[in-house]
Amino acid sequence: MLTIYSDDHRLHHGKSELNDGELKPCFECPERADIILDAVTESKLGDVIAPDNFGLDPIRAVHNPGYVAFLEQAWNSWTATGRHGDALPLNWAIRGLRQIEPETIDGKLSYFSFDASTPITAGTWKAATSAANVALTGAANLLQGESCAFSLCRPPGHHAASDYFGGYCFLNNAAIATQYLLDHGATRVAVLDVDYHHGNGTQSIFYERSDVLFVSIHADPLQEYPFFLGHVDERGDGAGEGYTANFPLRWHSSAPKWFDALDAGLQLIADYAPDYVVISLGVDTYIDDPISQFRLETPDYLEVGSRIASLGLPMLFVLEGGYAVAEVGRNVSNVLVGAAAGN
Ligand code: OKP
Ligand code: ZN
Repeated sequence: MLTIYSDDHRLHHGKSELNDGELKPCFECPERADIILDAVTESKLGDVIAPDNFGLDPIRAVHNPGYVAFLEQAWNSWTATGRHGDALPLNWAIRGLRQIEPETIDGKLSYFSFDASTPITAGTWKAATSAANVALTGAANLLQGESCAFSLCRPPGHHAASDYFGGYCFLNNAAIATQYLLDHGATRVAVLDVDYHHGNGTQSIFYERSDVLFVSIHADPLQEYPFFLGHVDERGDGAGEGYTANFPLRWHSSAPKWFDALDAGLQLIADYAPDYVVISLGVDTYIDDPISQFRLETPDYLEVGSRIASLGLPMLFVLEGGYAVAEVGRNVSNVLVGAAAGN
């Protein structure tokens, strides 16, 4: 299995986020990617290569051009107002408020986001575009016949929608890779999101389309972030009706319950018969994850990989969450080892 990685991820390094009512160091930190790269190398999974640069067109194929321009400019606009710390929004246009793009950077941060856990730093744009290139390089290798690739993306992507950031995500790496596959010969692509949190961004990007089947297993939005998407009755709209499937599970759900949902999701994907499957790979389903409430254990991740591989389809794994830093490397590499063995 090919791994795609770039050191550019280090350029995104938020200082702190609000958690449990206190400012804490960001959970989504550069150490995560370093530790995952070490584990992948130790597992002898195969070559680790640098990404190619695909430019902004494949990013704009998924994201609103105004949003992309905002992200590119955000840090400069923020520092031009005399601030030095991370750029963060403070309020949002919820019920009864109007969606009119403000002129000032503070207003634009609010307009283009949905939470305050996602700081923009000096290197965020460079890191986010590099992560998109990491995902695109994985997709390009699949198109050339590679059966399995791992895009070690950081920052993650699945909470980012066409025109908003949040949940540590700016550009939706998995969606960008998926669109690239479709634009270069694929007819159907399935996205399987196994991160603990619902992939609201990916769901919304493909919600009205039948060329992408989006399947997500995640904590019940009645209990867990992102709270406002990921219910079981969200099944797609218009031409996309029936091409979104959500498996919300209650906090503290057991590993067997989680695997039952995985099997049901895999059956939907098998029935759909896609050309490729893109996996939004979060391992924050881990029992000791600091911000999550599922109960998978390290050996379970081998099984996650082998069950996904049993589809017998070309697979692109795209890194999302996983915040138990000491174990995140082994948990991710176990998925990949399990997939490579079953492949
Ligand atoms: C990103 B990904 C915890 C606050 C959580 C955002 C979580 C983003 C998760 N108290 N804030 O899906 O792993
Ligand atoms: Zn997550």
